[in-house]
Amino acid sequence: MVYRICFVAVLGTALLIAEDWLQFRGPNASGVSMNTNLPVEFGPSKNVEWKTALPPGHSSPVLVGERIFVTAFDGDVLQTICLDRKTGKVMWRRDSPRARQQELHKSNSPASPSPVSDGKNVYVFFTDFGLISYGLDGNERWKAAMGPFNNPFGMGASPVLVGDTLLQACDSESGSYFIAVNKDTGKEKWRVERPDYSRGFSTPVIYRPAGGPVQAILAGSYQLTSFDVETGKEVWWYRGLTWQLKPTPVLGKDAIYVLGWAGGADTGQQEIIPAFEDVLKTWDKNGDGKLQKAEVPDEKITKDWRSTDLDDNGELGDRDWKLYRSRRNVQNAFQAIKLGPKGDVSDSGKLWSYTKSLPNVPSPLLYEGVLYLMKEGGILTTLNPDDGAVLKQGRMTGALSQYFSSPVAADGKVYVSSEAGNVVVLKAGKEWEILQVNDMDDMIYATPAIADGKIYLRTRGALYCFAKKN
Ligand SMILES: [Ca+2]
Ligand SMILES: [Ca+2]
Repeated sequence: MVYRICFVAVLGTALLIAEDWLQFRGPNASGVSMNTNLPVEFGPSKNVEWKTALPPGHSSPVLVGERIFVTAFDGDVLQTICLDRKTGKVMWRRDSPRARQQELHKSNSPASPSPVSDGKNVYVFFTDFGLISYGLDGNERWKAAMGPFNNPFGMGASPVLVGDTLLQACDSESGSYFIAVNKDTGKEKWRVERPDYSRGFSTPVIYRPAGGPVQAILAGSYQLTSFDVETGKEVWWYRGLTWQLKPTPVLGKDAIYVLGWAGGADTGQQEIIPAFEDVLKTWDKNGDGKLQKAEVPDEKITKDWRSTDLDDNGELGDRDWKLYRSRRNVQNAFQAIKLGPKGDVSDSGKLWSYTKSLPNVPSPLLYEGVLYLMKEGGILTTLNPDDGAVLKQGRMTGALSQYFSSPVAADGKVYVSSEAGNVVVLKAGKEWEILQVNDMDDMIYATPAIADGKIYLRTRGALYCFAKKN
């Protein structure tokens, strides 16, 4: 009997130690951890628990029990790598064939989407292959070839899990879809075609309304849509997003906060573009009902042809033009959309919007009643989630570079990581202040993971585990 009590006590401790961070940005992609006692000062030779060299990839580490998972690429091979959480030692690597080498934006990577786990298995998605599931010990459970994807920037959305369902958003210039597969078989549960969406990079967030179906909210070009996870049916939607959604929204208690920025869609730049049939009347010289590049006198279009000829067939058709009109008519914004709706809430759903100093890639953060926006160049803005009022705006002095990694928070602190390799530690709050600028001496694209009083940070060449040394 005594033995049994001791055993339970030990098990309890073990469970506390093995706190997980199971997907991109941790719990529901929020970037928020309840952890305490995190280090403020760290770097290649400060507060390092361990460091392990890794092949390149921008995916974030996910923490599952005693293991860590990341994806990477090494030439023609896409890799899933499992590390020991205590020591950083590589436990196994699994190669999968790189079926193709798709176009990428220079800031993207063939291994950008982060793995996801339910604690029993791990799931990865590669632009150049599709979905694969492994057991924690590295046995391949199933794989589902997908693509190729017509996305000139490459893919960015990470897979997410809800119950038995694995979700993957695949928005690109043409052939966009959102897919749900059974997590144990890889078999399709449902698939929603999204012809009205172009390139997108946002990871879905899970919404569990009281008394309603569990939903996956997906931010895509021009529209935020909430899907019933079981059926794929659209439960509600909100028109009025910009055309390239890179950040992942964050959920608050009564609202979802959605950020979108794209070139040419800043405040005051919206234009009303004529309908296709009217443009054809003057521009379609050969009368074939399409616009060849030579027929288009507008340099705005010909200069950025790939963003308008979405299906990449060398001419502009009806769909290309329809989405071009949408693109020229939208405004970049950070918006608060009311939760709990049904149907079309385009006119009624917006609580507030903010249109200045908007980040391009980093996702917004909601932490202890304050919203954070981390913009390229090193400008941080905090906002009041209730009304969108700016609380404070300032520069990341000592870390004025590009930002691709998303901010994360714990222990009363916010951590932001610049491309040039600085991790700025902020005292959280509406009157945030810089506590420390750490220099990793390597570039950073991945979003860190936080658990057990430790920070797991991936740089271009390595995965670090940092912890306070007593
Ligand atoms: Ca023509
Ligand atoms: Ca076309």
